[in-house]
Amino acid sequence: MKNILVTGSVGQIGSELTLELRKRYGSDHVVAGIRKTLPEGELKESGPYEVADATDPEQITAVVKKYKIDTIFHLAAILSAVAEKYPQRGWDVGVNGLYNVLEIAREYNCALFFPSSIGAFGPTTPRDNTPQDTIQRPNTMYGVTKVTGELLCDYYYKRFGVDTRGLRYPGIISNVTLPGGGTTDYAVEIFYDAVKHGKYVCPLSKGTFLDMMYMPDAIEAAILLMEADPSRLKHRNAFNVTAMSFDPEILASAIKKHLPGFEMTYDVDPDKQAIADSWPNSMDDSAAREEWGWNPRYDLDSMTTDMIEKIRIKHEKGLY
Ligand code: AKB
Repeated sequence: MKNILVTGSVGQIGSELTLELRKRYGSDHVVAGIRKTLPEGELKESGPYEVADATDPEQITAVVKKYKIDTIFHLAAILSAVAEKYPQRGWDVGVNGLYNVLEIAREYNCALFFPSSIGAFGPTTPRDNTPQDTIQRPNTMYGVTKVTGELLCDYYYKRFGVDTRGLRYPGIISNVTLPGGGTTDYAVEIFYDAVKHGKYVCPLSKGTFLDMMYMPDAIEAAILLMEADPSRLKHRNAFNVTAMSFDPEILASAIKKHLPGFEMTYDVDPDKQAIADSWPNSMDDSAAREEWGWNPRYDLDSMTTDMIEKIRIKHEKGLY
């Protein structure tokens, strides 16, 4: 990886991944791809940025040529709850956007990272310890786009030799950029409300187990996979990766260890609950561990300690 483009660089994962890539590969070598404007801040000040909307192949091609890009982290996406509300837009960004980027990767010989998700599974998938290779019949547009994306990436590798690699991310928890429109967003929002108000109204019901991961691990996973020795990769795309699995009660108990007065009530959002109910409780990520050394640093307790500490600082500074 010498010259890197990150599409969706202002999103939840993209904003932190871009900064980390700049630290490791040099600021001038990592281009932040944006859809329209980039707000003031570190992302704007620390390196190049360009308008690179995945649904506009000419924009992406221009950036790839200008910066001699050899690796694309394609993070532009619409998360599950929003894609369910606007399925046509979900398909356009999720599938047409990826197709454009794959074609450009083929033509300009770029490696490509594609984030799939636990959303690529569906109600007929085994729910516990979900295997790497198993039934994938998702019933959401987000899931349909993720399965399609996994297949397209496999196809471009086999048919054209494009170096495609990818992960099935669980819910990602971060103290920097808020997620937008996902089903697992509650696991981030809860920390902000717990610190500020001492209480939280949860949109998913008790007993809804989902895989999760702290952002530093999510970023490390993407970089580690892209740097992995290709001869060790049997799967290449769509590796299950997880770091923890919990339901809202377990998360609330972990938070109470730091904020004993914290209270959680429920007001279940039926749309989000239906999506969460179609996803696994916990995935088996042994293929990722074996093929490229995946090994997360954060578990529930260490993630919770760090989240509370960082969000307290944000709150004390009046940043939210
Ligand atoms: C979402 O909830 O849509 C995402 C995901 C699990 O892919 N966080």
